[in-house]
Amino acid sequence: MSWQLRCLLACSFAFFGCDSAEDQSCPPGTVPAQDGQCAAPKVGIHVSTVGFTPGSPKLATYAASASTFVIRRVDDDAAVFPDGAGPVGPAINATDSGEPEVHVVDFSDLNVPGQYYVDVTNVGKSAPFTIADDVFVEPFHAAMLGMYGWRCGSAVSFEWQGTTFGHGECHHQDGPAVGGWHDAGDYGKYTNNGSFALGMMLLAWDHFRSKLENIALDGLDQSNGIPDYLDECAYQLGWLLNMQYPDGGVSDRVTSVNFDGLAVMPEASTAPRNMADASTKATADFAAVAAHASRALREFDPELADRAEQAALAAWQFLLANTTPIPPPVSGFTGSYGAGNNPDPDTDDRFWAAAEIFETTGDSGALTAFEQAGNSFSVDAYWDWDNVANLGIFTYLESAREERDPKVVTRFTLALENTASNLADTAAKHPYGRSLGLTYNWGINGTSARTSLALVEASRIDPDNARSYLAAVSLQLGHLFGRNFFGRSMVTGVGNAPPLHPHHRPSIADGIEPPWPGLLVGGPVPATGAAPPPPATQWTDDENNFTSNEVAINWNAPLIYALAASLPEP
Ligand code: 9MR
Ligand code: 9MR
Repeated sequence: MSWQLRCLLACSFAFFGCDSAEDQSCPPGTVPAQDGQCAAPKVGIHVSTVGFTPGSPKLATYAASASTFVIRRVDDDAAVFPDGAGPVGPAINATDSGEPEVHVVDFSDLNVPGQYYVDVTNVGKSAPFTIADDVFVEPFHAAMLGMYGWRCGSAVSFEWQGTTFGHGECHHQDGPAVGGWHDAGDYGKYTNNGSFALGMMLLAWDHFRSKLENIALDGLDQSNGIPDYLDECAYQLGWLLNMQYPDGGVSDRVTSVNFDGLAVMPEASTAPRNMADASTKATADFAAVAAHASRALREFDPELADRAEQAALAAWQFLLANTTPIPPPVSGFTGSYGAGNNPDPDTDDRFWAAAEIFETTGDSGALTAFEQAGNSFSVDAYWDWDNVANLGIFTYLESAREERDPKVVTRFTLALENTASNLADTAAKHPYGRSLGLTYNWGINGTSARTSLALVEASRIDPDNARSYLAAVSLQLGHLFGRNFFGRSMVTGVGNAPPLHPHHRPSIADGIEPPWPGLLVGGPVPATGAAPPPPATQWTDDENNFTSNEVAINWNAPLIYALAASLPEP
């Protein structure tokens, strides 16, 4: 698509005047600005462009002088909230986006279902959004298609907004390690990150089963007795089971030596791929997630549940026999995830495994291992593939078993409440609703979504404060769907002005204009140097920008968790 058309689209979506189509070409994701420069398209009002469920906080942000606002109905432009001109919020200095004066408008009390936009006097009109109980149903389906589209091995095909996406059978060269999801914009499969993503999806099942179990997902077999949501999880589990060696150790990854070129479809990715030796990090993450999966699958597919449980126990035995860490490979494979000369410690992975093995089997040795290691871990606000301890803590806190040490339970309960209330306070104060405040890093959109897990877990353990914890979950979704510096949805195919050029090989290679839908891009990564620009501004919708515009399963999985939390009860 030409930049002119893109500009027209971005600008009309944003209800924003578009300058005439000058004959100037701009890099992807940017539009012609003053003085012949290219810049990100600017929006005036930053709001979730998907919308809100009734009862949730509803906030929008603008960077301009103080002004009054009204909420208008899309159908007839009638002002529906508040009674007169809405109050002016205090001026905030948004340090991470470098905006000296921003204001927040609050229309949380508007709970009548409908389609609306924000109109701020002298600033402009926002993109439209919806207030409805089921506002997150479509984004949830999109995010699940994201996972389905990542399937490796088998062919996939699905439709989204009138376009058919798909790829052929692929990666036969994986030999025994067939199946599972590709990791990200690349086609590697990494046991650590693959287990981590699945672990978050399984937690969503545990927490929101009533909302998930009757949802029919595109591309899945509705007649096999397994709820589609779990079926997608089982696809990834099937691959993980294939990664285990006979001695119980689990291969760290299966990848080519170098990343494929960008314009390569999965079925054209035919370079040899190697299955790495076992690492204790991979083995521990595998033990954890296989044990967890066996609990979730037990009533639907007892055979698979047994297989997963036996595999988890074999992995656990391997860990007990190998107390000295066996690191991920130093070279010969793609991807980070703790590989290389500075290996990521396996202690958090073993800790997660101990919790899941205990919960699945009641094994007292696993309980002791967890509780003895407990002092080294707390509930972290910021966590990712290299720090999976939270997953173990959440399982331990929700344990249906009796043998836990009450002192450890209390310590983690307090840590969880403390972390979740900090996240909630930070989100409420940040002008764009970020629970992580001023923290930015690779994959930050995924990390922001991931704060939802601690927030929801806290709402379950500490129901008295559930309202403020869950408000922060809603603020994270709002941030990712448009209440951010760019005023754009960060999920392909969803909301207003979403990314069009993710670093995602199938989107680049398939010759189809729109990118594959339901994929959360990484988000702003701080620049380095003497006077770096404000971190919130450091994202470009550019397919070459893998630091900020890639997509990945460990970012989509917590998005799915947050969306599942926000689905209506059937
Ligand atoms: O495409 C690769 C992406 O999936 C990875 O996340 C990223 C970091 O490991 O690396 C990308 O590959 C780039 C490589 O590292 C350096 N040369 C350019 C490659 C793609 O443009
Ligand atoms: O998500 C990973 C991020 O935390 C690391 O900082 C980064 C560089 O090491 O690598 C990211 O993981 C990439 C992985 O190495 C290969 N597949 C794509 C992942 C997402 O970019």
